[in-house]
Amino acid sequence: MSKTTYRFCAGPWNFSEGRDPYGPETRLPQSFDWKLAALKQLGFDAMMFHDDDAVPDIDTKSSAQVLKEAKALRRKLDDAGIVAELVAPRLWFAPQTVDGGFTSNRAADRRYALDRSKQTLDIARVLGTDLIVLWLAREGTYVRESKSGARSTALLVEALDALLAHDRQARLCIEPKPNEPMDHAYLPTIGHALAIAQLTRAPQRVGCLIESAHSVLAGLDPADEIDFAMAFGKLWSLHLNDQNGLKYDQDKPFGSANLRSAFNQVCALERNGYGRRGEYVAFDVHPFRTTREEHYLRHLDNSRKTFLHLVAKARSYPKQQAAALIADRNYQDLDQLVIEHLLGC
Ligand code: XUL
Ligand code: MN
Repeated sequence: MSKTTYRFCAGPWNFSEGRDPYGPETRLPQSFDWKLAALKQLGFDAMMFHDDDAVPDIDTKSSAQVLKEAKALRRKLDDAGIVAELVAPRLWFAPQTVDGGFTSNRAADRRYALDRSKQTLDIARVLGTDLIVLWLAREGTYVRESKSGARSTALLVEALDALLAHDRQARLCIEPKPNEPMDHAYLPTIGHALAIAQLTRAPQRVGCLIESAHSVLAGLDPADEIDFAMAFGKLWSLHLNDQNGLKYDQDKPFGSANLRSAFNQVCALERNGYGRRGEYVAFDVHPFRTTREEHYLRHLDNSRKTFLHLVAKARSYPKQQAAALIADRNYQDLDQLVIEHLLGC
């Protein structure tokens, strides 16, 4: 089988300015045009968007105005030779989403979340993509007794069904994350995402996006999550990054915390043929807070470099030697084989 040529993607939010809960920005913001040109210059192929990345201040604008601005963005992307990979409704920022979007206890707020998500589908269509990502940020609770899990599951299915009906071509990718900002989220893993897909009116149009850090936060191995999702043909997008254990969501450069796990993720992508049906490798990474403006792009460039180095490592992995050790159940030396391969010994 010929080798996959990977294509890369990042979002405008991946040029973050360094703000954290304990301190303000440490870098000046860059304009959207600067980010677009920077991604092009780095050799990236696509950009991913939140609805309000595509159309800023979206809640203050009429539907007609939103679509007009989406069309202008499409022209800008076409001119730059950058594709829109996907669009995601930002359902965690507005006052209406304080208690969640689709699972909020207030009907008016649930309606807001649904209307905003339907509008995201319309924006995606203008931008030329059928892919919507649902990171269900606040679909969960701080206080478990404040919502019923059973009712929330039903509300989530209802919302997915409404979106599937709104655009009969669109595909919905659920991006699970077990916590942050919530104490517990309702769809914490890929297993949950793929299971809820089965309850919808069009299970074949509901898939998933795996983010490495989110899998780690769920105590899972991202490579296993990739293998599992791809066994269903449901891994339609990917946020590679890294995460140093059970902490706040770190969005470190790919391979930064656990190189062996990054290697195993790349091996899983390779063995399942990720990218062969047009899927992109996106990096949901952020510069460290200490990073200076002149190094604004390093985390993206470095993540891609690491990814490509690991693709080379996956392809040069001594498979026959590994198979012989596996046949002999000599996992002790298999372990060392992997370590020495990664070390280049
Ligand atoms: C949050 C996260 C988001 C989604 C898109 O942890 O990863 O940026 O990827 O909404
Ligand atoms: Mn993400």
